[in-house]
Amino acid sequence: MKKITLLALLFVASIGYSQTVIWEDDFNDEDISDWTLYDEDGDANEWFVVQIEEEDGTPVNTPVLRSASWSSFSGPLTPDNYAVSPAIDLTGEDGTNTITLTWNVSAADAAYSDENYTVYVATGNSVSELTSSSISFNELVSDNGPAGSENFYEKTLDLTSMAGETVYVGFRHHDVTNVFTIEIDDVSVTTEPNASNDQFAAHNFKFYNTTDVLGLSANTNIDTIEIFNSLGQKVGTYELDSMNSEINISNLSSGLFIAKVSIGDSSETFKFVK
Ligand SMILES: [Ca+2]
Ligand SMILES: [Ca+2]
Ligand SMILES: [Ca+2]
Repeated sequence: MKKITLLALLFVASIGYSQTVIWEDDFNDEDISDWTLYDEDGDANEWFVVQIEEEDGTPVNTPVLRSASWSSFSGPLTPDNYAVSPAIDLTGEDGTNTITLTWNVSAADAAYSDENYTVYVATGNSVSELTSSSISFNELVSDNGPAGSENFYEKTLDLTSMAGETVYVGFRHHDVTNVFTIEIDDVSVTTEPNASNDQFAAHNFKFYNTTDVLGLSANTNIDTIEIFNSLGQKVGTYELDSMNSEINISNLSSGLFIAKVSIGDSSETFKFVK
């Protein structure tokens, strides 16, 4: 028994709920040749990458994506500028994970931050496909609070409905004139288990196994566990109704097994090797 306890400490495992990054761009390579730019207002000013600097040349943060509604060369601009990401592959997603688009936004001059922008997520990268997308988000940068080149706001958009598709994220700077600049940074698309899995995570379920025992614990009663072999054949069903259980698996041949554990209305699967 002492030996099993030691093994339990060595092999105890919990199911991971970490975020997975599908795609990201922090613009720090200062290369947006993989993005598609559209200058719909036709003034030859587009989104570009800039390293913001203090007056003495000290860099402020990291390179960012910028579009201007005022420039020291031209004065007031009336942008309708698009920056569209490369293809983002969500074809491996089936909707069981939550998919989230995250970006940081600011306006370099805190006194001039009424910059209007829209984010579109579409299955094509043309202007018409972007603007007809069912997923979009619009705001003034100033809606978030004080701006400034050191004061970015993190924004998110739920893309779970795009599971199974290849998508493009478009940032449009438009319907604004004579303000200053808008900056975007740290664009990412991530996935994580959805809310029902989070609900399962709250049970703090853990397992371990030796060649003879599969040990299970949670902070609430574990209802049932089903064990399947690597061919998908069910090799055991156990009604537990207990927070801590040790199942005798000495009769199972060695190999990989998949177990489905149910707690209340939620369930999760995990793998173990004996
Ligand atoms: Ca950056
Ligand atoms: Ca890049
Ligand atoms: Ca333009």
